[in-house]
Amino acid sequence: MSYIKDKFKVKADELSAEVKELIKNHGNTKIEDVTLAQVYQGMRGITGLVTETSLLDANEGIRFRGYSIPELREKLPKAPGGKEPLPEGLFYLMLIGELPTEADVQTISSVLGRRSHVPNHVFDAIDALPLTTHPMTMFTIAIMALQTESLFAKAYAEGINKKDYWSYVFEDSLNLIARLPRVAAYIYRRKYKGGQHIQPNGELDWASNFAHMLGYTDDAFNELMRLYMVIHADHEGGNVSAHTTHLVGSALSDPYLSFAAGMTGLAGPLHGLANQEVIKWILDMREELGGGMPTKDQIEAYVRKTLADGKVVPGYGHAVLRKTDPRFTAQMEFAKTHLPNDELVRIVWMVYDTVPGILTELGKAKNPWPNVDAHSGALLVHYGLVEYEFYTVLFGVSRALGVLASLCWDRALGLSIERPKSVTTEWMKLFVEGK
Ligand code: FAM
Repeated sequence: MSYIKDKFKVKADELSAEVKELIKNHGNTKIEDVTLAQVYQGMRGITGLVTETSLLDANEGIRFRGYSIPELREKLPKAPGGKEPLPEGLFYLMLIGELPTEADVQTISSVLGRRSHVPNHVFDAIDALPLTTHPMTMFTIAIMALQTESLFAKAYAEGINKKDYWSYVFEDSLNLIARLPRVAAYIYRRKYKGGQHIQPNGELDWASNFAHMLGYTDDAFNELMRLYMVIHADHEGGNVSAHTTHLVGSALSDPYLSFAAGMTGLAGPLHGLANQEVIKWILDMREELGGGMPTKDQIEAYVRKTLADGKVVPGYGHAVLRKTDPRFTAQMEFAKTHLPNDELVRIVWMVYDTVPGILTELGKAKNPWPNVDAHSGALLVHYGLVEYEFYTVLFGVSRALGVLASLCWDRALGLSIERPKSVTTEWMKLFVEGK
């Protein structure tokens, strides 16, 4: 791993020099105007962050270091006999900015396997919570309990030079990514499988080991887990979980504190929790319609009822995207290959044929198309992972790859504490009156 860390440092020094030049020669260049509405409405479209790991185009979707999801599925190394990209390879790409070799991916896989030890007090913290506790709450508390292991926090307390911050954040990030599947699987097995825990298998890649510890050994499920961990890993820097991790990290909170903060955001129904909301909405619809396959008209009526009740249609819309999310498309392709006749999958596809037209007709949602969450639950249910309250924990394990790679870059570039200006409505009123 040290050669990868060295490579990262070389890249970071190069980019750091470029950033210094950019600020020196163009620091006063205006990027864009900001309107009053944007300040009140979630800073939509305001360019206020730099995130190296990925970039989101409204019409094209996400690119990770310039590579689209189809290109990642083609170019990233795969497991022996596998067709889906290994998430370890995506982590390398986001961190280094170059496609990894098979050897690079194997190095990361084995390092993550070796660093996956979780201290018992973390399991004790999870066990102290009522079984009714939401899995995302358990997950976030477990990450906070892991904070005792932060090398950055220890080093900072002993006094380190700011030019070395990145090195400890790098180690913490790798250790945390290595530990998350173990923690997540422990939560799953405690809450849903009577506490019958499954020990990690160091022979497996990161995603397959996660599937193994959850209790799923189907080869196709391993492939789904690899794809799932790749497509949920990053979505540029402005989404709630990425931005929160970045923001908290900017105060030099260590990666454990920063990522835990990001996960409290991912637990929001309008963000990561949507993946559980989608499958719940589909199952409720199917139950209300008497079970079995609904007709297109029945789905349309149910969608309209959802909207008339003042609720959102989960899995549809996006703050930036203005087309079908390529992460949805990748899941649809997986389903067409592995489970084309699955009833829930076919309902997802019928919903896809229905919702955009209705949202377009109503004219409120700027993006009527499906996002990543519209498909994910149906795939997981097919392989037996039916406990949809757990789905956002899967999302969180994956998102760690992107937001922690970004955190390494934040500290390597020496980015300062984030502190935008806020004003009052009184100030706004005076401003618009020209006073
Ligand atoms: N169903 C019903 N109404 C919707 C909608 C949907 N799927 N998407 C947007 N709208 C509404 C939105 O609530 C807003 O209404 P109000 O003016 O009454 O507040 C209006 O359309 C304009 O919203 P927008 O500008 O098009 O979207 P936003 O940028 O404000 O919000 C989302 C983006 C994702 C929060 C929104 O599309 C939504 O709530 N979708 C459903 C929840 C969901 O699927 N979230 C997961 C997003 C995913 F990318 C992720 O983060 N995992």
